[in-house]
Amino acid sequence: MPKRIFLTRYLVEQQRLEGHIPPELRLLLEVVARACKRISQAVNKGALGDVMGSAESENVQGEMQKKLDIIANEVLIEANEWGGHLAAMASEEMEGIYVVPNRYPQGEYLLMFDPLDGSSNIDVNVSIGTIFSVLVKPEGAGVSEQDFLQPGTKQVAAGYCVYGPQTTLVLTVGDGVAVFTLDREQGSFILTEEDLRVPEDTKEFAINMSNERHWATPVTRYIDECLQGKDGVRGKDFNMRWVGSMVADVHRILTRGGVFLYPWDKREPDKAGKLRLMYEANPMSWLIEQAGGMATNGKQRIMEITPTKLHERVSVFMGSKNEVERVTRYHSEP
Ligand code: AHM
Ligand code: MG
Repeated sequence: MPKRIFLTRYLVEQQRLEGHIPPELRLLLEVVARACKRISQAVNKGALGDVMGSAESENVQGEMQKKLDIIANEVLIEANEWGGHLAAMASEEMEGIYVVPNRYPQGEYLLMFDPLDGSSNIDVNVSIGTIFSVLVKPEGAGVSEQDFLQPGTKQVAAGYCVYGPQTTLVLTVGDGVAVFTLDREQGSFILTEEDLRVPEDTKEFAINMSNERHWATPVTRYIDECLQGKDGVRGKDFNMRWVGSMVADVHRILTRGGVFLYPWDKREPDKAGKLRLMYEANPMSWLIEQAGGMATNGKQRIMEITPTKLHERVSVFMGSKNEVERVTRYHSEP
């Protein structure tokens, strides 16, 4: 029987053999994984637990919160606040940063997360997930929102957990992308794939087509050309897949290639896009890049954007390199 590599062992080896991560970061990632297991349990209960439906409240983005959005947020905070590895956390579901309370020791890391991505899919039993990103707090006393405003290139760990037919944790600490599947009987994440690669070419795209009339010209051009298939300039037929949970759409792309687009559109012209830079786009961009793919906002590499606020939004084009290169090029052509 092939030997089973547990998440703990993978992380210990990243720390010991590869020297990629300090012990505190290893422990922090283990706690995040443990929180994801608890969220996975809550998700699995569905209508049998008190986890479905709306929480009748709004988050800072003006979006209605689901009960599971709030549960997942609380699980992540409770699990991470006491370990001594973190200085503060930030979440899609909280307006400001959450500073680790004085009663616990403060560590040097900053953790950001979208506790439950794909909220609109919760009640219909479609894959959802948790996305997270870890930064190092800049030197200096105390911790403030300003400390979080670092470009994605500064991430020291990033990943997501997708709650689908399987619960899968996908992680990078800058040494490629590793995939762990939750063994429910054992309660452990087991390494099931290492060094994931995104094919450079693809025939699959993911976009919310219902927004077509609101897109900018380069996006319309790119998608029109895909839709023309064999008869058009692309000379091949494309397929479309859209789950509506970024975490599931990006997971498919990491697994078999494709391109994910959530562009700026005219519905909210003052916002750079729908998705959030710091806890959605940045961690996903790093994973995609680590797997040999590419991620831009149409003009520049997402990970090089210096954020100006915690909940900053961004246009997103990510996945198979040649497709992202193409749609990015269209943004600079007249
Ligand atoms: P959420 O974090 O509130 O769930 O919102 C993000 C989600 C993404 O997972 C998904 O790609 C997108 O919103 C879908 O939005 P829409 O259905 O409005 O196009
Ligand atoms: Mg989200």
